[in-house]
Amino acid sequence: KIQLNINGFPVDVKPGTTILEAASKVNVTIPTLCYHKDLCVAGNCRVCVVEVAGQKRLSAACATPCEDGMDILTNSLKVRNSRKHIIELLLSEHNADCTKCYKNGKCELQLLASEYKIMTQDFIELLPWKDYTIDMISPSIIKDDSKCIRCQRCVRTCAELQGVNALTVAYKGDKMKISTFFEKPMNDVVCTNCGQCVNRCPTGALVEKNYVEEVWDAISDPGKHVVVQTAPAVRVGLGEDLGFDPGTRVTGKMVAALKRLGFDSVMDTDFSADLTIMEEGTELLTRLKKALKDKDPDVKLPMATSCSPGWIKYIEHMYPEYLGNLSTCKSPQQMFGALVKTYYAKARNLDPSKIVSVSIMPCTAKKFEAARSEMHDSGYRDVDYVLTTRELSIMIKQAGIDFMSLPDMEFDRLMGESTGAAVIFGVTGGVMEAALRTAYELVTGRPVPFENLNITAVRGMTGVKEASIKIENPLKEWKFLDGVELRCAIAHGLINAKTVMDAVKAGKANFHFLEVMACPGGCLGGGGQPIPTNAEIRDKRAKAIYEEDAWKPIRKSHENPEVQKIYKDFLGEPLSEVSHHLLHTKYTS
Ligand code: HC1
Repeated sequence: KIQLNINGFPVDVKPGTTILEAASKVNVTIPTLCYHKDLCVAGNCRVCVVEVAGQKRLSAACATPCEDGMDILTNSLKVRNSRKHIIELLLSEHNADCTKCYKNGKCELQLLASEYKIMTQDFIELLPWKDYTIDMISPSIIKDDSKCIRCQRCVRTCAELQGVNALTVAYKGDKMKISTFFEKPMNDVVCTNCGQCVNRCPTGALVEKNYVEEVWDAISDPGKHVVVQTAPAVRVGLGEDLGFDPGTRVTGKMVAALKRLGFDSVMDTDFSADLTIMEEGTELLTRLKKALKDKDPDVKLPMATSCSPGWIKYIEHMYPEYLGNLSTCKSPQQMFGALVKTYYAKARNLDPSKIVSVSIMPCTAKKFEAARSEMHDSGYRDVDYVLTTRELSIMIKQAGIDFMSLPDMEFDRLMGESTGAAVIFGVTGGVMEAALRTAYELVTGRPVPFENLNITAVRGMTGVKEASIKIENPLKEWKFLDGVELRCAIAHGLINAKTVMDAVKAGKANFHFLEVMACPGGCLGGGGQPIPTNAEIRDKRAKAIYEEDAWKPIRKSHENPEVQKIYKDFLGEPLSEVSHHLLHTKYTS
C-alpha cells in the first residue's frame, strides 16, 4: 500500500496507481485531453500536470505512478498557469470556429478553455499558416485536421482496440499531423468506418457525417412516408445523452420520442434481427449438412456472422480469401430496409418511391453499409439515412422534447415485434446466443429448457470466447449431427478478430461458427454511441441488454409472431427465392 497526500488530503493506493487515478479516489478532477480510460497512457498533451513537492518540474498525472509520501498539489498557481498556457498553445493552432463546429458544446478543448476562462491569445496564431485538409469523402466519418490537437487518441484507438492502423502520426515538430496512408482520404485506406476514433476524439477533428437535416427535411415533406428502425444497442445508450445514467433502458421513451419527432412509422431493427436468426441459422445448418453429410469439400467453414459492417470491411481488406466464409445474410439493418420498400409498402398500400427509410444505429459503419452498391435490392436504396444514437439525441433536443418525462410507447406493428434473442444482438456473444437458442430447437425438435436460455459461455467481455455444444438426439433430418460438438468462437473489437482469423488461417482453429462484432463489447460499444464510452460504461449497457432480454415475454427468434407472419405471407421459408433476393448478398471486394 502507498500513502500520499493530494491537496493536503491523505489517500492510500495500490502500487502502480497513477496520480490521476489517486486523485479521483478523493474526488479531485484533474483535466485530461490525451488520456482515455480505454487506451494506453501517452502523456503527450500535458494538460494534467500537477506539482509534486520537492520536484522542480511539473508531472503529468496520467503518466506518473504514485510513490509513498508524495505531496501533490493539483491546483497550485504554478499548475494553473502552466495548464492555461498549454490550453492557449493548443488553441493557437486550433480552428476555434466553435459556433460552427459539430462538436460545439461537446468539445473537451472548448470545455477546458471555458473552465480556465481563456479570454486572450498570448501566443502567435499558427493555424493560418498551417497546411490542413478536411476529408469529407467517407459516408461515415469527417476528418478535419484544423480541429486536431494531436493528442493521438484516434491513433491509439485504431491500433490498440482495432489493430487496423488506418490512422498514424506523420511528420515531426510543428508539421506533425494525424494522417492516413499517403495522406489518402479515409474512404480510400483500410479504415473500417467503425468510428471508434470518432468516439474518442476530444475535439471536432473526427466526427460522424451527420444526416440530421436530411431527415428533418424528409419528415417535413408531406409527400414522404418516413419509416424509422432502431438498432438493439441504441435503447441502452440513448438515455446517457438525455439525462439518464449509463445502463438505463429507455426503449419505450425512445419510441415515444421518435413518434413526437414526426416519423410516420416507428419500427424495430430487432424484428429483422429475429429474421436474421431464421436465415442465418438455416444457412449454418445447410453448410453443416453439406460439409458433414455430403462431404462437399467446397463448403466454407467456419461460417462467420455478417451483421457488423466494420467487420465486413475488415475482412474485405485484411482476409479477402475468407469472404466466402461470411454468411450471405445481409445485416438486420439492411434486411429491414429491403423489406420496408417491398413487404411493408405492399401491406400498407404505399408507393415505395415515396418511402424514406431511416435507421438509428450505434454505429458509424452502418452509414457506409447503407451506401454500398449491394444494398438496392428493393429497387431503391434500401436504407436512405443512418443516424447514430448521438444524432438522434440531437434531434430530440432540437425538438424540445423532455425525454426524461416521456411516457413509454410501443413500436408500430408489422415489423415492430421482437424477442429477447434479438435485443442481445447488441452485445458481444448475442448473435451466437440467439442463433443457438433457435438452432437447438430446429435440430432437436425440443424446446430449450427455460433455465438454459441464458447461454453463459458466450457472455462476458473477454476478447475471444470459445464455446462448444454437443448435439444429442437430433431429429431424423439432422441425424448426421448426432454427437457432433458444434464449435463456436466469438470476437469483439477487430484486434480480437485478427487473433481468431490468424488462428483460422494457420489451421489452428476448426470452428463451425464465428461471431465477430467490430466494436469492443459489440454494438453497445459502437462508434456512434454516446461519449464517453469505456469499459465501465460498456458493462452497464451490457447488463441493461440482458435485462431487456430477460424481461421480454418471447425470447426465441422463431417464436416471433411477426417473423412467422412474414414467412407465411411474403417470404415463404428461410433461404427461399424471395429471401435470397431481398435478404442475402455477396461481398466481393
Ligand atoms: Fe448492431 Fe445489428 S446488432 S450490427 O451491433 O446485427 O449497429 O445494435 O443494429 O444491423 O440488429 C449495430 C446494434 C445492429 C444490425 C442488429
